[in-house]
Amino acid sequence: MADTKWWKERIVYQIYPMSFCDSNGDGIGDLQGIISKLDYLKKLGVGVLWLSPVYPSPNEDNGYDISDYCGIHPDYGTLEDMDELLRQAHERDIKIILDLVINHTSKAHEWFQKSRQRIEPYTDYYIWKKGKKGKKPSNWTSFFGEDCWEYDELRGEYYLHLFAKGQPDLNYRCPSVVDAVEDVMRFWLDRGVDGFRCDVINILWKNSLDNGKWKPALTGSEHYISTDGLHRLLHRFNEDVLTKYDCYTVGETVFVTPKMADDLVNPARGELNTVFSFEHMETDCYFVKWFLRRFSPDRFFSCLSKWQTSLDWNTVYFENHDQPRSVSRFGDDIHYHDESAKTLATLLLSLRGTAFIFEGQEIGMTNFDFEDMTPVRDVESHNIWALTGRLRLPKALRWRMIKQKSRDNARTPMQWSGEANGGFTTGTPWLSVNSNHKTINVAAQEEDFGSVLNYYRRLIALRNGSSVLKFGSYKELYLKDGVFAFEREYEGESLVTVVNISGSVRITPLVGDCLISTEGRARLEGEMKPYEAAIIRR
Ligand code: ISL
Ligand code: CA
Repeated sequence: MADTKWWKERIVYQIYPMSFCDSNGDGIGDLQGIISKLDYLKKLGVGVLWLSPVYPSPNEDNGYDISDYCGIHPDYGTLEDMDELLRQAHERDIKIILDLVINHTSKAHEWFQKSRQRIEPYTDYYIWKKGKKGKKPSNWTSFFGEDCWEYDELRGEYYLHLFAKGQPDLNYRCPSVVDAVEDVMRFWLDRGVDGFRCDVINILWKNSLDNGKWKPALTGSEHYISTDGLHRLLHRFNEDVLTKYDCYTVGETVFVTPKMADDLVNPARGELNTVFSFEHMETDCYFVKWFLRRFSPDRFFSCLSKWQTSLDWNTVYFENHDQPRSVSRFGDDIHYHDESAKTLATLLLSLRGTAFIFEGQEIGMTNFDFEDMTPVRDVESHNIWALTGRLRLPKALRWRMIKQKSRDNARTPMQWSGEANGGFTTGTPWLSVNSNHKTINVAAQEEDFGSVLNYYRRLIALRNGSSVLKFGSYKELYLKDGVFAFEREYEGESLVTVVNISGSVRITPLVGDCLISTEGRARLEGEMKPYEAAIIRR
């Protein structure tokens, strides 16, 4: 029997609101811009939109530093615009999920401002600590390459921030924080939102604040990743709030192992529906993303295959607002741009699990074309640039790190047309548009049957109409030298996906008639092109 949960059937499309579509010429994407593209998204065939944060924020970390959980940033519009987006999306049978960022708030949040002044009930809303003889309370380091204690003059104590300085961590040992966060969830669910993407959800509960074992990055993390306290908290959110609605949750879970993931998504435990794992995104680095390592297709495939077999239901994604563009990273955006974009699409959309597409992926948007730090806006990139400068790394290496891994690679504005600023804005975009918008854009691809965009549309239609691709079991058939083949099977019907991302010609390990082929073949046999994929029936 098909498992009919809507979030297992639908494809999710992530919108980074700042960069999607600007309706009023101020250079910043907004809710009316999203509304104006709903027909485009419907035609693409996606069934859920995930919006990165749209709440009021000083934007130190582009909205992941929230100063009011129950409002809309004026740059994006108003609560009425959000209501209209929900109505218009639902009319088209598209669900909307919001980013729930509850590990930390912005410093500008009223809760933090009152906590600094020890005004009740906010005094213990954050993780405050006295220093040790004039030194920081512990040796922990942050996700953004700094230490993570900041002294607050007014309160006379340090506060913990696992991300930027402007993102103080909330204290979940304080019962009123739990209540306040549950109210935030209810606020949006009552307004009609269909679920949440839960930011760094597996680090909410800190077991202790003691010194951690020194690590090249994230010293201290053994004290807060997937703790028992976290499981209790998530179960409580689920019981108190989530089970009362037909909603979907996907947890962003850093450093998660298959075992940890299973503990978070196992339906019997009642915590989250799904999680994002990171292992396949770490196949081109050592330990942290900045220690560059040559991308190996086989390592990537093995990792995907491992997760496919270790969890009953995964999420699959190759891009988001924190990651470089997949066509530049796992494909070849110079010699085989369209071929590698389509091949990666075929892989993504035929694996088992809820699939996520990031805005622009469907036209094969590439990494940014910046030549130095001047146009870079991301707080993480600037921190790393400064840190590697202090470490006296050679400038060329520092720039190579940024160029390959900066989060701004994914954040350049959506390329709607070949016109000025890619049709994203009539004003000055908040982040420069890639100059390749002249050739890589929606309008041009719309006209061309063989484009990446039209390939995505056919592939999504195929998946939306196929129980095998949606629900079928997974079995690895072949994995070698950049070639990967696996079988999906459902109620006696079987489909096989074969992909070659080796960058060289390869003999296909399996032959059959194509349901879809990046090369437009009717039958797959003999040689495969350097970037080629097909879904076949044997
Ligand atoms: O991109 C990363 C740093 O290289 C990741 O480690 C990232 O920081 C981590 O996945 C958490 O990301 C989420 O929370 C951050 C925010 O900056 C990211 O944009 C968000 O996706 C803090 O809220
Ligand atoms: Ca705008």
